[in-house]
Amino acid sequence: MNVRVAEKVLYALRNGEPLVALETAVLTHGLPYPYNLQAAYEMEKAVEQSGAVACTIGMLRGELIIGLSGEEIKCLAETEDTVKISRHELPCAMAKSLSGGTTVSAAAYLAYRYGIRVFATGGIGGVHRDFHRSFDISADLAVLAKTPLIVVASGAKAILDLRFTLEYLETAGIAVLGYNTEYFPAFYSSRSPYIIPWRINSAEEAARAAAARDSLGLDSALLVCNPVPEEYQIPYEELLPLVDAAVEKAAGKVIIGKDVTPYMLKELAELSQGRTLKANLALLAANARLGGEIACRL
Ligand code: PSU
Ligand code: MN
Repeated sequence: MNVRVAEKVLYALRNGEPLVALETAVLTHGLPYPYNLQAAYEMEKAVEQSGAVACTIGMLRGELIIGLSGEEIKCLAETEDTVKISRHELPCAMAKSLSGGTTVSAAAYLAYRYGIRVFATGGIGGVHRDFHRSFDISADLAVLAKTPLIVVASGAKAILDLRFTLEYLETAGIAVLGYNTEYFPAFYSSRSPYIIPWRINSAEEAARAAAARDSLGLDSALLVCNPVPEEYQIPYEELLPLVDAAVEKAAGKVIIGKDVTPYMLKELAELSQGRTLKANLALLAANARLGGEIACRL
């Protein structure tokens, strides 16, 4: 089996150093080049500045790498024919020796499997707005329901139905924690109208909740929602019409399955004249930093 765990990750695991895992579908399918590369480097830097070790997970020519080097991240960001790999697709992508970015579902699963307890991303996948017609619900949710990590994200992606996504999270038993907020963040917007039941005010509190979860033998993720930094946010009322427009545009084309999310993110970047890109970069780095702060307190 072609899996490689990087030396720096093995060393950190052996010595009990704090680690934060990072995904790469945001690199290959969420952001255009060269912003994707910038985002990946900034995330790693933010983790390191908090005192933890960054572990970016992705696949190069069929080799699954737990802890990509800077060179390997660059290679993945620059490769054009990458695939977006969810957990259930890892075997086929490996068998075909493909290069690709791992989604939250794939990277979270791998992080846990290799001994990492904290994972940071931009926004998790969730229930799509038209799910009653498309049946489109991200595999991220099913995986987080049975993977006991701390996941730091700015809520779920704004293109989703946030209310349905929150309901799914509750049903699946994924606790939702607001970091210094009562409101479920809406990715590019620092708040949506939906209230989160649990507010925490420190990284310490997230670490304590994770310890309690583990001592109880509960096996689902804790989702720590960190709102996008205020100066980069696009207010929810401003964002909604843009999402509406992107949904409308997608409806006129045959875009289904795993292609929906990348298409919508691209449309939104255009419709917002790049504002969503700036927000995306800012929140990715902020989430990586908070992930590092939590990992240091576990
Ligand atoms: N957040 C982003 N950009 C992204 C994604 C999340 O800002 O590209 C990716 C994540 O990797 C997430 C995936 O796991 O989109 C979800 O895709 P889908 O809805 O097809 O499950
Ligand atoms: Mn989907």
